[in-house]
Amino acid sequence: MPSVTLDRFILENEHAHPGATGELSELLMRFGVAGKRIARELAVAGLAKELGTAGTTNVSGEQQKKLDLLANEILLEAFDYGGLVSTAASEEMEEPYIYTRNAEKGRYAILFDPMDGSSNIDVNGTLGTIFSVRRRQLGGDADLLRSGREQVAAGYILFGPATLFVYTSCEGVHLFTLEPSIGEFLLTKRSVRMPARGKGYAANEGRSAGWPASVRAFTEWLKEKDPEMGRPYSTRYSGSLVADFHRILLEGGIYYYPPDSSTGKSRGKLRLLYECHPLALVADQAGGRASTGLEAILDVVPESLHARVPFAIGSMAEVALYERFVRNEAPS
Ligand code: FDP
Repeated sequence: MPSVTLDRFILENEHAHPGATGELSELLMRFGVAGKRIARELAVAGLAKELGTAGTTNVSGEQQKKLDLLANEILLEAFDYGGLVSTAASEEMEEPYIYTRNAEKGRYAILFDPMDGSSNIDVNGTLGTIFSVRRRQLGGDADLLRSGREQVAAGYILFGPATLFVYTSCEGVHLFTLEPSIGEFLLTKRSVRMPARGKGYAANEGRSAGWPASVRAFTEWLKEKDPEMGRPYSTRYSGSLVADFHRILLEGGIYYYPPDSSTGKSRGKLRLLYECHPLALVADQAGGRASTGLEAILDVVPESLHARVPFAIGSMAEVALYERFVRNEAPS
């Protein structure tokens, strides 16, 4: 049984950095606490009649589920004391939440997608919380509308058969598993490396009629028979980005959500600040890559808080190929 808890691991890493204030450590540990609370709510949601829609829509016009809102509340509350965070922005809130007592002194701004893959809520499927941490600069939205390279930490909590906490503070990616009987995340894998090449792809191919021809051609290429090159690839798509990304982190491969003209999503579906930047940092730190097809996701600066972006993430080999297709440089 592993015995290094998330808190101990974070604190030991902090001690390796003389001069660290300990605030980032505290902040990451609070994401851990929020993750445990959300996991607990998910475990009993069906019994407590907390499944189903809340009767509201978010800024992107999507129906909010009761658990989207509950997870959002839990995360906001986790940072409501201690003076660490000045601002929290969430996929579920139109405007950022300002912690008024800390607006001037909190050194960090946090961003999150509280319940990713919410179509899985009502069927007991895998879900996730994605988070990103930035330094507060001048305060206000301008601090958030910046490149993904300015994130100081990012990660996700995966609610599956086990609850996992995966994070990076730009020194590798580390994976923890919740041991429910003691209520602690225990270190399961230090310095996770994503395989340079995989065997699977994750995409909602049912929507391919609305994709750019280049992405359709990439998908057809993945399905061609070519045993020497490891083709055909297998499809694995769960409807939860965190779940699909986690598989790819461990086994390699590619997830993509391209522009979709059939549903009017000309910039794709996924939100840059709450989903793409944080997972791109995790991928980058694990030796993988995330791209719009034309540029690295980490380099993209959003025009607005809820901006969407075409997204491909995964192993170096598959993401590089995706980019070649998008640039019309497909292998012959
Ligand atoms: P959801 O809207 O259910 O929260 O973030 C959006 C996301 O899920 C991803 O987790 C998932 O990969 C994707 O959207 C699913 O969208 P489609 O139903 O269009 O495939």
